[in-house]
Amino acid sequence: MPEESPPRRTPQNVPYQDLPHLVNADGQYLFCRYWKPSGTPKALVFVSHGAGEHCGRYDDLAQMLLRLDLLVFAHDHVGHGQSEGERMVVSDFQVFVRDVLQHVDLVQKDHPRLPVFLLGHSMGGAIAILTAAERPRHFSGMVLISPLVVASPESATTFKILAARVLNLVMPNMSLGPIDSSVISRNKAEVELYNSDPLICRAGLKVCFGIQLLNAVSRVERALPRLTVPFLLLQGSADRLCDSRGAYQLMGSARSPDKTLKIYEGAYHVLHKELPEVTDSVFQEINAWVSQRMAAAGAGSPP
Ligand code: ZYH
Repeated sequence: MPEESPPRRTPQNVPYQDLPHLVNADGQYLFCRYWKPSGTPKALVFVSHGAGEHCGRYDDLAQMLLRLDLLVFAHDHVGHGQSEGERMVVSDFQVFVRDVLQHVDLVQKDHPRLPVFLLGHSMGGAIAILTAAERPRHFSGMVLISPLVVASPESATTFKILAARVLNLVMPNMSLGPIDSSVISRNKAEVELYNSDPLICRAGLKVCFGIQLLNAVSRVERALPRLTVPFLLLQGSADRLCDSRGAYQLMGSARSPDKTLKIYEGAYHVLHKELPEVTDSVFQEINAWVSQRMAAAGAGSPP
């Protein structure tokens, strides 16, 4: 009799058989989450989390979308949260995009006629943009919260980029230093929660991952003129990680006829976990925008 292989376990040592998961094209196990409405869903939305974090941090946003009768689904990207893969390492940024498309296809098999939306934050926003660009007309809309579109001039000077490319050849695992979470949100309670979340990887960005983020930035830049999906773009004016000039570039270069930008004056990067006046508005804007686009896409009405 062939010997049985031991069950695959999450980095936190939980067997995947006890958790919702999928196996990606490289054979890696990805932890999945589903927020399902009690009745028939009117639309689908995939939530794409950012670098270092995990999809459990989108529970509040997912609950809000669930109340609109959307089926919300997500996974932890490779190298993140409860998914397999070396922490914050990816062989190629396209792996993230490919895995999202696999998950979308999987959920759409059960709901073939429902409109599909994407929601992404920071690096997750770059993943959403590249996913939408790969499938023109497939997605009914996309919500972007401070997406990674340009390399902020502060963190990516020409010299630093060149140094990173050289370092990547000799020391790809060298750390570029952790990000300071206090410049990410003005909400102290949210910074505390971030600092104590055991599923978050707070180690510094590795050189090889920084290179993948730079590759993503240049791929996004090239994809923008092909982008036609309707989108809502939310951006803080004082974001020091994903500069607001990225938002203006997105507005200027995307071909989407239906595009909306809302700037939050003085707000930092994580708008969905910012001061209550910002975060409340972010939730309201997303709620109203998705409701309208769902109605436009004929969500929930008989075919
Ligand atoms: O996706 C990102 C992220 C992380 C690091 C990055 N570095 C770049 O872009 C990044 C994006 C640049 C660097 C220069 C070259 C081009 C790429 N995320 C998700 C965000 C950062 N995190 C921040 C911490 N979080 C969760 C979300 C937080 N912090 C405080 C309170 C609540 N959440």
